[in-house]
Amino acid sequence: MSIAMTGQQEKDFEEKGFIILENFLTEGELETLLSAVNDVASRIQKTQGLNPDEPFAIRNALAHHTAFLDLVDHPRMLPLVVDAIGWNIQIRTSHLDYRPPYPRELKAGEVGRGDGEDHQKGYRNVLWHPDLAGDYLFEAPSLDGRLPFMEVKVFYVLSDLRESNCGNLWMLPGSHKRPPQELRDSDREVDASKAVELKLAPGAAVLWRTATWHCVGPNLSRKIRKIMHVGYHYRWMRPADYIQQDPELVANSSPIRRQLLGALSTGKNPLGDDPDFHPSSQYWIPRDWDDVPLKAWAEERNGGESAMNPPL
Ligand SMILES: O=C(O)CCC(=O)C(=O)O
Repeated sequence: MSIAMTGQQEKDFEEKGFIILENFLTEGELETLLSAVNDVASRIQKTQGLNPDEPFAIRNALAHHTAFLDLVDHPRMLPLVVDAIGWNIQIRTSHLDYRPPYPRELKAGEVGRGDGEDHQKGYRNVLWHPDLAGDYLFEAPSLDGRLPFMEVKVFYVLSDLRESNCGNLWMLPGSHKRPPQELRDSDREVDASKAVELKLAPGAAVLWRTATWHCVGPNLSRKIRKIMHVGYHYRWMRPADYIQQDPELVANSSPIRRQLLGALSTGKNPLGDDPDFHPSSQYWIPRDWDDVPLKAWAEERNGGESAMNPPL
């Protein structure tokens, strides 16, 4: 039983690989996030010696501002995330992309090709790809060449991406069901008539399977592209942006937030009660469900259902 997803959203998530939530953020939330982006941008420009018209991206963005941290367990998004991927999750990555308009003379590369003058100058022509595909990553243990379902991201649109070529995210609906090798075989050419350039207003959000093939178009507008992605994967995988979050940040967080920050909510030894003789990672098989408080949270909201068999 779903906590928050409608039947249509479940269908879209399964078939297309993403759900669009227009007007997701309230005006107040959007204002707070934009002011956080401006603060962080000033700091990054100063510390990294960047001009205001230079693009940058930061990972583990949640550690850079409380407004970003608050997205991790956003009260209206968390139920959708749990419906999409379940409760046994933590953050893999959180990233902010700040991409000013291209200088007038800069020539945009073709969408999704990962090359061109813009790419060379650091404006990143993000090529068509599913996340984490590769012969040493999720694809390696796949039996049929397709990616297992291991991750979702939430894309938060903070600047105006309603027009074409504002640094829009592109998606190829249904491509999460296809082997990434097909994309390599086509030399990253996708069927243009099936690809979708997401044209979204500030405040929209997209919950998406990161196995869906996606790319980012050029920013030929006069506005700075400001967006965030927050990625959630299973607790038994390793996060990409951090090994452990700052202990002080974890200690000052609620139990659910601690789980999402990749910690054990009880603060007990992650190798269990007898770490010297019977070490047993609590990220794999937890002995104390208080370490995974999102389980009880989800059960409370979905009528106590927990479609869970014991580990074999
Ligand atoms: O929207 C972006 O800037 C990057 C999207 C992307 O390629 C990703 O999240 O893997």
